[in-house]
Amino acid sequence: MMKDLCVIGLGYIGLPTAIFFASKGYQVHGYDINPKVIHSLKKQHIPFDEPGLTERFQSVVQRRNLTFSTSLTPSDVYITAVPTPLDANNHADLSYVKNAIKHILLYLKRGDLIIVESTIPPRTLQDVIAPLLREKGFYPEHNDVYIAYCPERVIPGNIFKELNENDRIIGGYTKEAAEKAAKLFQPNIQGKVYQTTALTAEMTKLMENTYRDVNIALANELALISEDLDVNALEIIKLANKHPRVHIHEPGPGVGGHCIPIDPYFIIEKANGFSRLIETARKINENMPRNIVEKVNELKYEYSIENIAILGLAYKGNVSDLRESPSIPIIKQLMEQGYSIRIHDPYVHKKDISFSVYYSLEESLREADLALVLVNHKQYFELEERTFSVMNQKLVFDTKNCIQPNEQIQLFQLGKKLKVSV
Ligand code: SAJ
Repeated sequence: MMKDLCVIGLGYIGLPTAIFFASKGYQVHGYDINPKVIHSLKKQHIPFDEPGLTERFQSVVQRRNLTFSTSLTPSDVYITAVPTPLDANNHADLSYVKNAIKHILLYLKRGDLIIVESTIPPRTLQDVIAPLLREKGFYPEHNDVYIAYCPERVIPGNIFKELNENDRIIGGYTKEAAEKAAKLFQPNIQGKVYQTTALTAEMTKLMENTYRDVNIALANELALISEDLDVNALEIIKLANKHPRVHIHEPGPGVGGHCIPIDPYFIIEKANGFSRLIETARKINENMPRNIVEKVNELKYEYSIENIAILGLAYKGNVSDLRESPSIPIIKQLMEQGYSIRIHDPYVHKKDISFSVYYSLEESLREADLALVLVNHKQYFELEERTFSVMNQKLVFDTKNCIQPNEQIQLFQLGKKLKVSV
């Protein structure tokens, strides 16, 4: 069995992956190009929150199954989990992936396995990674080294359970490469491993997140149409989802996180104009923050609104992650328009943001004219009536359908007409 492996890129996916394999008895070497990351991990400071992360980290580090270094450690297996951000033209910036491969090439030997986990556009293994190997005399088509694309599917907030339980798609550059990668994963996870080609795996990963983006866009479009028609979108979704083959997603203030708003562009980039639905879905979701700000302005026609309490800054419920959070453009636009803002979020770290955040709901609601709910944190689901008593005016605009109606407040919801006389 391959027992030595090197994980390149120790971020949201790389670090849990390294810990996961280390906990299975592998000798894992963690490498990150950023010395600060290595420095803080050596001091046992973990740069982000994830349930179970700290305990698992400490346990594998104490057992010396996981080590960190600012230089790459030669291994038999290399897993790259480096970022693939969007560039200014909404194309995948593959510079981190290429860099990781170039580092691996310094130590690569015949028979080694390279696993790419970073999300990548279709054909990246064929068109970008294999040529880099060939330049140095390795021919993956002849299996003198093996490359496989094994995308991650874990959801932030539940990473360790999903690393173990989710099925995995393994896309081999050759059949033998898929086989070799499957041998690494299958004995270590409860989920099933499915082997296919690299290109199929690349496209499958992108389609999973694009499926979600398009369906969220559909829910958001339904919300906007319903408000115009004066019918309740939330009730429509509840009832339509009683159909055994219908699963309408939830509308909201936009789509955040580092995957769903990004991955559709990796398809669009390679789609030769065939991705009209995917592009439209992106536009609908990207426009949601503006729609929310417009709705606040609509409320202002009827009520005097100066101070707004924002409930939720993170990109989704029960996480501290701020990446691509729709709350951020909404807050910025509201501030530009002269509203005074107090943000509540029980999860985010103050050091991560430029504006101030309250951990006390009471503090953020005090003297507010409107509470604008942007994230469905579990803390917001069962708020007592008196929570709102400190508000100047008890108006609540809930964009995530999580606030219980009560006598104290006037509740507006995304997907229902605002009922103001504009
Ligand atoms: N959202 C809605 N309505 C919904 C569902 C989500 O507005 O019905 C919003 C959320 O509020 C959030 C965004 O979408 O802003 C994304 O959240 P998410 O929970 O759908 O997904 P992520 O980004 O946390 O993780 C996704 C997952 N992909 C799928 O469920 C298909 C995860 O399994 C992937 O591993 C991850 O992307 C990734 O890394 O690619």
